[in-house]
Amino acid sequence: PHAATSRIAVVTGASSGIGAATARQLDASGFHVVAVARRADLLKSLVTSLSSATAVVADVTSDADVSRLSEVVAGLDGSVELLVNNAGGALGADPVESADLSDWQWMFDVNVLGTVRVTKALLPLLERSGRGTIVVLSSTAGLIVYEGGGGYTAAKHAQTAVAETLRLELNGRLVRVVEIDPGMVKTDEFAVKRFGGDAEQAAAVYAGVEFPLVAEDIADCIVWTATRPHHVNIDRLVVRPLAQAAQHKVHRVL
Ligand code: 8X3
Repeated sequence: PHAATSRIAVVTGASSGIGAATARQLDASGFHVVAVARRADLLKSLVTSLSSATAVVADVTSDADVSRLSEVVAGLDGSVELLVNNAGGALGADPVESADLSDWQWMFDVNVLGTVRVTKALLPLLERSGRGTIVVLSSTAGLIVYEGGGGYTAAKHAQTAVAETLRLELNGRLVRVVEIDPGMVKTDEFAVKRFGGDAEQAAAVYAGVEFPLVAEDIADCIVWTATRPHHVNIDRLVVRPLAQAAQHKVHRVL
């Protein structure tokens, strides 16, 4: 699984959920996938299941890890055409008045600064390919706020602002910026992690929803945006399940 092919795609947060599904679909589409995550065991089993992939164990909140990532990517044989900034997540659902600042700090570090750090590190390689694409996995939480979502919505709004700023600044250069804003996606870990491992609270998020989106649905969107002709820039895709007409308008069969 380590033979490099010519088109290289880097996916952060690749050990699970949308990241893992995206790595699989990019692999199937012929990319050499550089799968990035903190958890070595999950990353290793993903990469061995792919036809052409490289695992890099790295934390997007670490300068040292990300500079090592860019060295590994620069050393691969091929052109670096795609970066999927997928690493991210939510912690907690407390109102602002009782915000846990360490949760907020983590959400800003991974969603916002993680995206900036990895983007900065790989931008020269993406530009050198002559047809770079940077995908930013934000959220509908980056477009609208909701009670109890303060830390997450603030971080996702900031991440969205970074994506839009970057698109302005890269105008005239051969790197496009795509923002993906999913609504309710049921993955193995998102809600469980948000609620500190409380499976019951996590399950309540999706209770009675026929049917939430799954990781493969979003991976499909990412691969679609990244495989349009390079002059086609999908600025933003807002993707919700049929049962979710808006953030608070969720049809549940209970
Ligand atoms: C996840 C969407 O509705 O939980 O990014 O904020 S939501």
